[in-house]
Amino acid sequence: MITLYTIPGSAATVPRIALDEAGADYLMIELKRDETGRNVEPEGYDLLNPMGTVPTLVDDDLVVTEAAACCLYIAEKYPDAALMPTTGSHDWATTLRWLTLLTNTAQATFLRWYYPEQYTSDASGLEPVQSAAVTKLAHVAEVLSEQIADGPFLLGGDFTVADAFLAMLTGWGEDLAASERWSVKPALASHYNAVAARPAAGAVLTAEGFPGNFTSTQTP
Ligand SMILES: N[C@@H](CCC(=O)N[C@@H](CS)C(=O)NCC(=O)O)C(=O)O
Repeated sequence: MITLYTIPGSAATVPRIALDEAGADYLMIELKRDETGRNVEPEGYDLLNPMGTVPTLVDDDLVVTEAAACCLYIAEKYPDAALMPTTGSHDWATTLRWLTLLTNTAQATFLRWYYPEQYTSDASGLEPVQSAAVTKLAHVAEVLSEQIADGPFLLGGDFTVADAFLAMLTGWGEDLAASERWSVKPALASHYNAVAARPAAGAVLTAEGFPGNFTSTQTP
């Protein structure tokens, strides 16, 4: 059986959505950190995931880290859930394109904003790291917004793990200053709402502490 190591509201939200969308039977273990951010429970977690981050997915003797990789593994293991388009198709390549942008650019930029101290050794330089991250996040939000077009999902009518990823990031965006939130973009708010309207994905978003949905009163 799969075990998913998580922290509420973290990047583990995405593989959790994928598992629940697939109807998978799995065990979830919450990682505990001390006040310095050191992983303390379960003991030995850093041997499982040498980066010390969440998520980590364990399936028998297989260990998968990195949220996007966990999602792709789940999609492959539970093909009936159709969480990825057919391998090799144009839609598959396009989904990989957006999933990769979401993980290696958008998510990484959010992490610079959340943990600026990890990106400079200059204690007085935290604010510039964060403000550069905000500028980059606005650019990525614009690109993703345009991609959604008619929606409701990134590829149109079919939900994929990339949509779970995007919804999580839109949820993280609520931590930014009001004018910078991703949910002020109508396309991203509608996209989030479409993901949140799915029974499995919506239940996970709520359980992880994300908003139920965004109203349409926001301005672009
Ligand atoms: N690229 C990694 C990033 C994971 C990550 O940074 N997770 C955060 C929580 S959202 C974390 O565990 N941070 C603690 C740390 O960096 O020590 C992934 O997608 O799994």
